[in-house]
Amino acid sequence: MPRPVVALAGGVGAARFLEGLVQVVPPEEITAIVNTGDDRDFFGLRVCPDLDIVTYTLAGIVNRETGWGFRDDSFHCIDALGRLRDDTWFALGDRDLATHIQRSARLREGATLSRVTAEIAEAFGVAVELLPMTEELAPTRVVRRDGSVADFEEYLVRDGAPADVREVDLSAAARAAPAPGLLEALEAAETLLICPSNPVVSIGTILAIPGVRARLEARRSAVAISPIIGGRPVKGPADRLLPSLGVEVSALGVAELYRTLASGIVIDRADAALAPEIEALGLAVRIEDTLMRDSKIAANLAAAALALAGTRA
Ligand code: FO1
Repeated sequence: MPRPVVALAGGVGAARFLEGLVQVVPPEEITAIVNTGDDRDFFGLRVCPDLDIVTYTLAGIVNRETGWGFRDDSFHCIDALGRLRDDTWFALGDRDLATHIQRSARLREGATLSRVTAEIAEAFGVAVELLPMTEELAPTRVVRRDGSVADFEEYLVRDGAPADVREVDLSAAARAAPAPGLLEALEAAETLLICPSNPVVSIGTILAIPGVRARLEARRSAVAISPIIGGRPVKGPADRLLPSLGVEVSALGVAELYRTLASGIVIDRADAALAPEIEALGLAVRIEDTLMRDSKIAANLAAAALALAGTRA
């Protein structure tokens, strides 16, 4: 059964927003369509960072300092592995590894990523439906000015997210089939939300999946929350990736990217002066505290987004 509230989601920003959303909408009424462009195999294990970040956050066990991984995890396994090989730059914690082992085992048994994701969410007590954008591996690649190409996690973590990005290559997502039920979920949703995630490598990836952008543009009713505050991303490399699309790093730049699919956008108080220009693009604007320092602020933000959508009391 399609759920009434559908949110497009990336990693940490989306997870914090969803933590707020479940306080104002029953989790059983929410589907989060999650970016899997960051997914990658490490040592034969399938790691899905954004699915894990959202799962762990909603389960209340995420490391709140980093926003990813388990709280109080240890790193004995990856440290030991570092003695055997020299590509252990991705910090997979000992408890976190259990998730990747289980996911990989189930995929090898023939289960789909959607199925495994649902099983893991259930095991963690997460009632929000988490839908990977596709069942296929559809890696986002970052092309640097020197012509070198890296997977997203290689660019972000291994190479430290340098600013010399020439292009973000979403062609794998553009070739991937949407996960079963995804397009139907977008069509049936009463409320469509775009979480405060990176517009290029989180939301842009989901929009690149065939049929997704068209479904959202046909309705043009989504409400977005700007992930940019005062000209800077709250977290992550959006300031180094938006310029590659010729987009200004500001709430106005985000609004321009979403203008054909959104009817409204929530921006931070720090960006209030941009409201008239955003409204001139045809978007309704709501000004709120968008830095989600705690779950109460996140709940207020979610309530504001729903009010702007105007679809729920
Ligand atoms: N981010 C880092 O900056 N360094 C890491 O070593 C790292 C490990 C990691 C392990 C599991 C996981 O689910 C996420 C992890 N992340 C790490 C976060 C992740 O790479 C990014 O925040 C997301 O891909 C962006 O949405």
